[in-house]
Amino acid sequence: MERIGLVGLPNSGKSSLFNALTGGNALVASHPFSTTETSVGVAQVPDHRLEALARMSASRKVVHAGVELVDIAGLVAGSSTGEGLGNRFLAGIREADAICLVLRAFEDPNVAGGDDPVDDLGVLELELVLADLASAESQLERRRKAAKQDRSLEGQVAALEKAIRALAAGTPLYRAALGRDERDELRPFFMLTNKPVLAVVNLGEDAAGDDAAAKPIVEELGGTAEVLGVSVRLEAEAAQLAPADRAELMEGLGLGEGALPRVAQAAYRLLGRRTFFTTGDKESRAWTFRAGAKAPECAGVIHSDLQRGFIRAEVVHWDELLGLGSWSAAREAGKLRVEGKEYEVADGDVLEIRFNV
Ligand SMILES: Nc1nc2c(ncn2[C@@H]2O[C@H](COP(=O)(O)OP(=O)(O)OP(=O)(O)O)[C@@H](O)[C@H]2O)c(=O)[nH]1
Ligand SMILES: [Mg+2]
Repeated sequence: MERIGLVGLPNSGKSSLFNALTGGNALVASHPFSTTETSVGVAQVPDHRLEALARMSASRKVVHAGVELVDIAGLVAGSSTGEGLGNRFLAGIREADAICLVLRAFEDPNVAGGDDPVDDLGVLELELVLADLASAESQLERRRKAAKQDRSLEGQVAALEKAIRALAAGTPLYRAALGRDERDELRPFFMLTNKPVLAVVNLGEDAAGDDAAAKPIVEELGGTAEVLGVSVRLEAEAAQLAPADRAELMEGLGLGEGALPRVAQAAYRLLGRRTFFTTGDKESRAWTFRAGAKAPECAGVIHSDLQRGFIRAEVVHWDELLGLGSWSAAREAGKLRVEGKEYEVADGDVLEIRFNV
């Protein structure tokens, strides 16, 4: 399963964010480097389409899609050469498929660390860039030699050289002007900054819901990464409450549903995930598939028997189904499409699989 790694300075609130999103209980403490081992958890991804389908079907159970998060040890200036927890954070990031930068903007005299998220970003990017530069340079000569034997590797060498130029100028690869092909060529090198990124600015309680507070980071990363402002401690505490109390607190603070659902949704999108639905009185459920997957593969996400014995799928897009009011109404209106093994499932499709094993 693909994962998003939480990357940030010590005391930026990574473990707090991890716990709030996954319901986990990673250690949260005001001393730096509280996290030494990575924890993995699954965050639910709220989806208004699923909720609407569940209401339509009067489903007794609703199951959201999930996205896997990894809480990684904090990173400090010099980590790329072994300071702090050194290689531990590097290994954690290498194993992640995408990165969520956690940047601290909250002020708290009891929690060591600064409150300027732009400073955090600078430190983080420098360490990631230095680690990538060292690994890229160490591989360049060998790749050049190999390309002399095998000309099909020339594109890889050219991409590596271009990456090195960007990194040497201090630019993380996610900010560099690289084409999709060049990014693909760099894949075998497992660069840290060649992964998709998202940024969470951890706002103080007094700045919760204030969009302007995350603006300096939007200015830095705009166009490259989605940036979300979240008052992590406040929302983490609210997440502990019963749903009704939580809603009342958040409404009282003018925060609506809060920013956590948006973080989970952004993480899900960042991994390029797609969703299809099943719906009925027993259960409405969101299922995750990869873009481009055909109907049998999607059936296999539900159960391997459904893939093995796949006959056909009945399909209707979620909004069309809602408009019609029920699965049987859609059938009567002739709106259920019958699709075979070659059908590429679309994000938002509602499926019913016919199978025989
Ligand atoms: N005031 C305030 N404190 C926060 C906020 N978010 C986290 N903290 C506090 O900051 C401290 C560090 O939080 P953690 O979640 O442990 O930070 P971390 O990034 O996981 O830190 P390391 O594991 O040491 O790298 C804890 O005392 C938290 O309660 C916030 O939004 N406001
Ligand atoms: Mg931690």
